[in-house]
Amino acid sequence: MNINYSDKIPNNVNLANDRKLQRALEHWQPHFLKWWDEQGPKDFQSNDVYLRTAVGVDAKGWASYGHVKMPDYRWGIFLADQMQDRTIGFGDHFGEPVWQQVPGELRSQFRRIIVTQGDTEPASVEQQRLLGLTCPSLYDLRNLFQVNVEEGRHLWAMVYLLHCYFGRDGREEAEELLSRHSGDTDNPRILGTFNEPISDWLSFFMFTYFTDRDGKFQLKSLSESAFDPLARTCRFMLTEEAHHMFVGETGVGRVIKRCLEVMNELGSDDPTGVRENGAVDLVTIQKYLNFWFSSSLDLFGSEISSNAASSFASGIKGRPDEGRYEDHVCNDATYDIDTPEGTEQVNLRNAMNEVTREAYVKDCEIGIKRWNMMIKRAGFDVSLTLPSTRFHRTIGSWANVPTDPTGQAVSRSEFDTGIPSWLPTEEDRAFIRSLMQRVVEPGKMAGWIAPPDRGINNNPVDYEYVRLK
Ligand code: BYC
Ligand code: FE
Ligand code: FE
Repeated sequence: MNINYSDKIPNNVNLANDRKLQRALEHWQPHFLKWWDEQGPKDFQSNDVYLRTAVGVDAKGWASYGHVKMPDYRWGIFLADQMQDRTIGFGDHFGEPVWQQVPGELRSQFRRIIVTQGDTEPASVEQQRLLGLTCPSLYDLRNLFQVNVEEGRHLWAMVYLLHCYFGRDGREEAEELLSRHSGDTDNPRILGTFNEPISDWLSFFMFTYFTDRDGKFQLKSLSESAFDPLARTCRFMLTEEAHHMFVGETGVGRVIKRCLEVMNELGSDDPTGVRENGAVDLVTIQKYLNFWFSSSLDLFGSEISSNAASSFASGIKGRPDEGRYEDHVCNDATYDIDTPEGTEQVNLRNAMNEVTREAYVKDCEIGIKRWNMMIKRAGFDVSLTLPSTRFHRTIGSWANVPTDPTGQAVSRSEFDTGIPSWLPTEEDRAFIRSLMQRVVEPGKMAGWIAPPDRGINNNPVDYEYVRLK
């Protein structure tokens, strides 16, 4: 179904025919805009930004690009098309028709998961609020804002579900999504990573590479849901997610590229030399990578989880790409979990968080391989690596277990001594901060990052992606 842009809230769910829902959403809209104004990107709200907007929900739906002011962005409600005769793909209800309503007995579980998903979206916008002030180029500034408005839209996507299917409770939850804030001591965001500051662009690129990729895998799991409106909502969100991870992968890649240029000029990989020449050395890049990867691993929940088992059994949340598995019921299967006490064999249903995490780790490897290829081609015999999934965890079996990045157990004091060479130190952060100088002349790049290979939507790199006047 095509998207209706003549309504106050763009949508492809025939909102005009549901007056009650339309009123609820129109009541929430000014609260969202107030939140955007107070917690969204600082400055630039009256500048024209070259943004893409969905015009349809199929592959060609991204055709529309144009300069708009962010507060005028047409945030809307877009669901992927309904699949005829779709049946439940996993769990106890395998093979039954999917649900168009939430079954009463699953209401609170569904609500909790939709709220948790919804909470991450505005959280990320809050985390990234100040980055525009230190953008390395107009191209990057535009990408930041594109990510921000789409995370805003993802919030709309979850609020639609809350308003439409959860009555008064849902409306209250929708308000609370705007009142918790990232890093707030009294009222923080729900999941750990979304309370971590993102105060520099290296963190932003790591976040969009690693944390938005958690989004990809969680959305894939929810796209399998027996509750069809949730599945369709998440399927469409995935098309937006791809761009966020592109920003992360190419962003980190360009930081590495610039580092390699400097290393070549110096004829050495000496980190001090790289830094003195205004680029980010590979040692520091590795530390930032360690931090954001390990934090994002926590987002999958505990390795052994009765929540995960019950979500799978009842049809709430499947595995990413559930269709690729043979057994969709998983009643008798077991799974080996690596714990500090040794390998533990558990019921597969209880291991679903770990199954999803492992798929995620594999996906993370792809970019690392590409980056290492760049390093190798530049003639240097060093490489970046993903740390062990045991390293620096705060959730699950390995939470607070001291290991080094290879996953080798170490004593608490060895851990404390090792940390400055494994994770960004205050000094590393200060150095990265010192590089964060705003560059906004079209086509110009900050000295610590290489230009992108190409511009957006066939425009040149020096296109005026954000009009500053
Ligand atoms: N931090 O059995 P457990 C995205 C809680 S990213 C704090 O281990 P479960 C995006 C858990 O809530 C995708 N708390 O885990 C990316 C539970 O609390 P309660 C976000 C945590 O329930 C970038 C307790 O620990 N989407 O979209 O199986 C930019 C024990 O739970 C954490 C989703 O997460 C943590 N890291 O799974 C913008 C999907 N981990 O209930 C956006 C929805 C666990 O005992 N969420 N806990 O108070 C879920 O499916 C599940 O809630 C989780 C946890 C996978 C997160
Ligand atoms: Fe999102
Ligand atoms: Fe995202």
